[in-house]
Amino acid sequence: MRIEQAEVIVTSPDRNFITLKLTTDTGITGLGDGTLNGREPAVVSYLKDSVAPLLIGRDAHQIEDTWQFLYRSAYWRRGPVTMAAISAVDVALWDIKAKAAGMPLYQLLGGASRTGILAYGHGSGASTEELFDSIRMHQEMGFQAIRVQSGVPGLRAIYGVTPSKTDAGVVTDPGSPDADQHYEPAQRAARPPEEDWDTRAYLRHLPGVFEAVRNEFGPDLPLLHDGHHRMTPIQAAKLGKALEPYDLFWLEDCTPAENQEALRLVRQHTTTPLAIGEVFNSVWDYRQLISEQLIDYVRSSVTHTGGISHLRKILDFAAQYQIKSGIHGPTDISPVGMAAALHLDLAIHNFGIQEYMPHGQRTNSVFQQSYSFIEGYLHPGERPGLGVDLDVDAAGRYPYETAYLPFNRLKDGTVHDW
Ligand code: KDG
Ligand code: MG
Repeated sequence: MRIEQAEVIVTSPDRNFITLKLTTDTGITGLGDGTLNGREPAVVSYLKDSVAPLLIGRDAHQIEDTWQFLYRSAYWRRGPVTMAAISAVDVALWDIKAKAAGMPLYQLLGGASRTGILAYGHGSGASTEELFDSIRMHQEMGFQAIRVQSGVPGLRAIYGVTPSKTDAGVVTDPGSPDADQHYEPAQRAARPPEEDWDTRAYLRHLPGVFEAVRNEFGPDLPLLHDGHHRMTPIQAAKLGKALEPYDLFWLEDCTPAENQEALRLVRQHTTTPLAIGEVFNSVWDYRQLISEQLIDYVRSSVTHTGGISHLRKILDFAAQYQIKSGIHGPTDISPVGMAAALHLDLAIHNFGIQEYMPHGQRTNSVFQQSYSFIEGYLHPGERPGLGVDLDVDAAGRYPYETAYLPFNRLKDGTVHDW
């Protein structure tokens, strides 16, 4: 079975998505997600100019060999653009192989290890009242685990927090039909939107927020929090310790973790579980974190970590140290990338939890999915392959739009860690 055609499809229904579609000489097609939030054109060029021509004529069944060829023959290894492009190829080839076998992809990964995939949703609010409303709304949607992000008094706009409905001048996601329910990480704008930040104010405020949430929602609900890389190691240690009474499922990205040994200091001071890795793209980024047991959950996505083949290797390495998966799943992972994550989640033994931000209606009209979300649990479905189809005509109705993630500055104007 040879690859005959490799097309890169760019579409922006509610946000930008990059999809690779491979067609074989048997007529079987496969889809892969290469979306890199805010840097999509770089992956499009890498795929179109440097990868697609090399795929034509290759045996579609040779997934591992194709992966190694794309990784090693380029000479330039790793990096988000390269690894997103390799991921798109890898996932498209797994889709093809599973369709050829007539099986849902998880069967080729070892079969189901569980009946459903526990997902967490994004609760957030500028005020405690709005946060409670958002948590209740997510519970009504079925979520049984909730990420909690809160506004901080004195700070105008904070990433990951849906702006207050009364806060004029802050754009949520102007195009989305679901704008009331979800914030969108990237914003359609000519330049990255600027937010403000003050770590001391955040550290003072957050423990009280978790105390209020625990008092309101009880001890059972798994609660998560994302620090978005903004703390120094000693600040992260302090926060982890302060949050211990509220029994977090995890504290995510507490420091910019490319400094892997920094996590030793955080670990010495707190038993709050740590999750890291959504900006990582290879097993090398985790070498010390996993072998020294400095984290509890691996946050990488299938889309940014070289696909199912490479993320599986990271998770198998993590399993030897009782470290579990927490695969990245915000809206900038397309339905194709989400389906790939779900097949992996279902098959691996060391599954932890799956992030799930449902896509908007326009996105769902472009990507028809077979995965389901029932009473807090996701399932990839039983269709052969990934179980996702792309309507190329619908995709064509939504051309690429420039969009950026926001960034933040301290009061004195210093650009701060993301
Ligand atoms: O593209 C970046 C966002 O998807 C990311 O910042 C969202 O932190 C995030 C998360 O945990 O989903
Ligand atoms: Mg995150």
